[in-house]
Amino acid sequence: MKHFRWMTAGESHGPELTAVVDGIPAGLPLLVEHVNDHLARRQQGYGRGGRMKIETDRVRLVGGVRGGETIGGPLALVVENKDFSNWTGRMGPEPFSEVPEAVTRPRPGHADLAGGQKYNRHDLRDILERASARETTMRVAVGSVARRLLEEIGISIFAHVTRIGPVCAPPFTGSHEELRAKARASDLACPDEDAAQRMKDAIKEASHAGDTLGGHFEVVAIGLFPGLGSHVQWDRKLDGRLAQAVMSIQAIKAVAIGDGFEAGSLRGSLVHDAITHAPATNKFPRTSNHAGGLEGGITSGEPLIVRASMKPIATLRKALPSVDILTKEVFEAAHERSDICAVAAASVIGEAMVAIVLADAVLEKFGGDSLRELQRNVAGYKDQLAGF
Ligand code: EPS
Repeated sequence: MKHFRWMTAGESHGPELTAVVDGIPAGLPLLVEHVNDHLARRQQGYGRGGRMKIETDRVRLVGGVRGGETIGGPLALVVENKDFSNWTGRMGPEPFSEVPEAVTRPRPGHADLAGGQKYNRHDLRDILERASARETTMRVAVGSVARRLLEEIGISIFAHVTRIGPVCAPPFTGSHEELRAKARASDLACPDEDAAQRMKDAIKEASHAGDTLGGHFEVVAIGLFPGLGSHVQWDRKLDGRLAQAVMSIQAIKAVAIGDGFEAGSLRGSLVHDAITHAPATNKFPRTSNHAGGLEGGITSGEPLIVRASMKPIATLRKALPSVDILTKEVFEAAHERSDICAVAAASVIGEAMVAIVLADAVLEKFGGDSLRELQRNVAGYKDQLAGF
């Protein structure tokens, strides 16, 4: 049973994108700026294509918010697609006066072919419009609501890019505050300026070669306490819930918690985090955080570290061979505009998905029809931990 329930609707070049969010307690301060800030961050990033020059994503809150606060009912959020005005004869809901030219040439790496076969659509636009990462606009909008809720109980989330194609950023050694500020200031969300410059050069080179690049990002959540998620049942384990949420982001091919894949190549003494005790707070800090803040599917109170790998954008100027679904002719997929690299944008979407999963786990554990009730329940639990 989900406690933070949400869904999105809308096509990439349709009139609007929509989301409905259910389960938000009443009394949560929520302004359009809280959402628009993150929508704008998602649109930035070195290596984005022409579409981002057309769109300036701004949310309209059309349900569930009154006078700057949630009122307990479902939230309805809408973002306009400005590009729709260029697609009216081809994308509107009304019957077409003139049937638009069908997309019959599936692009390798996209949902085009498998989706067309599954839904029996011979104009592959019916598939690509919904599979498009344009949908992630609404994930970020919904994630902004989740973030607001988490902020009210002291939990915050940020992300940084650790790799673009062949270029890896060195491990960051400063504080979380520095990491967040430096990542925010970078148009690749990379805190290391030298690495960011080399990443840009790699993106430029890929672009000149008609190619694209992927990369890695890391989402960090701080201000957590032990006890979100549970060890008792497979679908209540927070690591599994996070992995599903982040893996569902378009183009993500791997998700790891903490040391992830590396943990499998080391001895146990190098992978597990020794437990200490701080008498003043009765907390049990760790000497390291290889586990990424989760043990047994439960938060440990250490920072949560979720890492993801994004494949290179599948729309290539230097296209791979494919087959026309009607004529069965082999061709090299025609290229339209596309992004060269969208890892920085994906890191903002990763933040949103992690925020949504954490907000769900918070509501599951603490309930509360009003923000005040939720905060009281959290404070009571923290008292219990202090006396543990
Ligand atoms: C996308 C293709 C491009 C991207 C788009 C995702 O759009 P278009 O086909 O309109 O040029 O810009 O991303 C967004 C629109 C966005 O908001 O991030 C795709 O095929 O997935």
